[in-house]
Amino acid sequence: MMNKERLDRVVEQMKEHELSQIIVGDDAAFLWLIGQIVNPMERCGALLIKDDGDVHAFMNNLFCIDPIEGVTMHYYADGENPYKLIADELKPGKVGFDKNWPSKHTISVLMERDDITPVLGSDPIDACKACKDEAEREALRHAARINDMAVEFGINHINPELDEKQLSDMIEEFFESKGAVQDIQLQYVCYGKNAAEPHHGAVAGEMLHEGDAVLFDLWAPINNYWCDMTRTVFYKSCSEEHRKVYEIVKKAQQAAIDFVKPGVRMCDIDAAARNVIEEAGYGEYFLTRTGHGAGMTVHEPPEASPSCDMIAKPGMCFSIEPGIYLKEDVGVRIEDLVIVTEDGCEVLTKYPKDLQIVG
Ligand SMILES: [Mn+2]
Repeated sequence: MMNKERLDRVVEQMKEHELSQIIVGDDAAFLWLIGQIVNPMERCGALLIKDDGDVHAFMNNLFCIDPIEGVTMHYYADGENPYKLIADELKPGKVGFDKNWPSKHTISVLMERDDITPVLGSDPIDACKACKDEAEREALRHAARINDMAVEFGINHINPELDEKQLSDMIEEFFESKGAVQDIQLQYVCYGKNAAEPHHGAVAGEMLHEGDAVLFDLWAPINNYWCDMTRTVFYKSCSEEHRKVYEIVKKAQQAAIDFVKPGVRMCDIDAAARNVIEEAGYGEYFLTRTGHGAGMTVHEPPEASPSCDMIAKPGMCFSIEPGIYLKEDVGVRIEDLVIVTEDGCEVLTKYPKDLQIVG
């Protein structure tokens, strides 16, 4: 069923972005708009939304999508040309194409018409999806509670006999036992100097040593909404410098959380964390943006980065995850998801952040 309230918001945003027709081809956007997963894989599946609220769906028979109330359905079979069906419904002029729609589909539609101009068309949906309604906030809170449990599970199972991959797999199993559903997933478990690579995953054969940082970056979709959090603890001991680094990251993360409220720019949230790390002399070791949006996808707008001038609004959900990465030595990252409230933000993940030495 088409979610009329969400569709109305999208149409309003289309007018604001001066887009009279957009093509939506993103799995998460389908789910958000029509409440079901289409997953066309390599085939063509799309919604066409017009600024008068008219919606068309283009679906292969194989997807088994029942007619959607309020939507004009166009079904095609393998061997038929779906792009002609789409092109026939377009008005001349600007067409907003989904940034996540494979280019083979976009180009095929363009080849059917020489009177249309392609532009990026994801902003209206991105802007609406960024602000979570109450049902979505509850789903994110639920996922975050499981995320807290997963971090606790991981920390409780730190054991020098387990390599990164083994501990990661145990956490993955734990997540799945709590309802996480995903195809290919890797929970990040990084020992020692591996934590200094912001995107180190979990590698078989990597063992734990005394004094190592143990970084857990754990994430999974639960009932279609993602959780994502990071905690860093130390095994058996923690050097003075590592302790110092930890405290700086913790302070930077809190500074950004304290800064979040409606009306502030996302880049200024990034700066709130970055300033703390720079003032402490570690600016060049903060290698990432401060955060990314999360919802039905784990990385989505808005991002808390120096280049994002989006304004925080109530209902937006994003991560706050500054870090310091000292190559060949240590990495510390602390990450929570927050939702912007009327006067600040709600921190979804609650696992404590005081420095912990385990084992
Ligand atoms: Mn994250």
